Amino acid sequence: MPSTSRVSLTRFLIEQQREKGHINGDLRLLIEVVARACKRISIAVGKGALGNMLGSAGTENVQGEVQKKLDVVSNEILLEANEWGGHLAALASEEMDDPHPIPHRYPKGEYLLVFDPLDGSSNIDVNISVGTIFSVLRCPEGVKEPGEAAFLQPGTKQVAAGYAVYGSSTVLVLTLGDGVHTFTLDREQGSFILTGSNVTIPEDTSEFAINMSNIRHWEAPMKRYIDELLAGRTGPRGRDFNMRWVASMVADVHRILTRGGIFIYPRDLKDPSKPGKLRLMYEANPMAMIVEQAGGAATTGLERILDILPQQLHQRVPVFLGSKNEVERVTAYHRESGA
Ligand code: P6P
Repeated sequence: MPSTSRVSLTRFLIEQQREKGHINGDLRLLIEVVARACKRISIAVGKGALGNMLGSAGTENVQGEVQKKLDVVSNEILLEANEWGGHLAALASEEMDDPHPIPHRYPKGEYLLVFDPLDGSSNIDVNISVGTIFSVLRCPEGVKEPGEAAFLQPGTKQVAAGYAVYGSSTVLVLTLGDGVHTFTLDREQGSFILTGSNVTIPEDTSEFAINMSNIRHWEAPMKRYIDELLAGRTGPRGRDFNMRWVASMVADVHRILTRGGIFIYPRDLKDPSKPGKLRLMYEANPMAMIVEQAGGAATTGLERILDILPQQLHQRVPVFLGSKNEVERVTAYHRESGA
């Protein structure tokens, strides 16, 4: 691609600020800082066994999940990158029980950043794609020392959302509320280069993503929907469907953003105390904003994910997202059943 047609992330953000007024200087700095942190994470992930970063850190996070060494390192990279810039009022992460305040020696800004520093990390040791997911909110007016309550805003309040997928290439996917744009990391130059503008998800699909091993724990409308897909052309859907499950949300969502599909992690009765596995603030909400901005849909099976008023920083929700017509169908099944 001739260099004149290459638009870097920096140039894209400056043009969004200058021509569309979508962002201000602080938000532009925030996105650039997060992107730089994702580059560092990409390098660490890419070293694999040579980086002495594989395997467990020997600790557990607030979710009670064993942390991988790269979970901890990725979290530290994002904290260190974002503390000093003066663009944030506080940060929160899947890997930390409570929000991380900006040290008093640094100025505070108007934004809150919440992230999953390395989603899908159980796949690291087997060299399957993982990623970083992030969501940006405004700090409520007048809140000088934002705690958990400051983060508990519905997904509709997000001013930006994105993820980086560390796969065969490293791709940053970003929405500022005006479409979804993708940037591929040029490893020689160390720059993210615009490789997709206003990406859209096909409204229909014949590909679904779900962990089928949980089938015996699903509620009736979930079983009905999947049974119809498995019946293929012999059943009510009249066509065959394909299944994919990477067990790395970023990888599954990126495939759906690229060619359509539906991603499902439903509430299941395996642990009735949990309304789902995925976390609202730093998995479901940012992915829901991206998917909706790309013309898709994202629900809990009963309600729009972005409308949920969070009760806790690490709360979990059921997730149905992707091609609009499939999400609407499975959501209708749940609503009809009164699940
Ligand atoms: P399961 C990764 O741990 C994650 O949070 C998502 O990235 C992924 O979609 C899901 O969990 C996989 O869950 O139960 O299939 O291992």
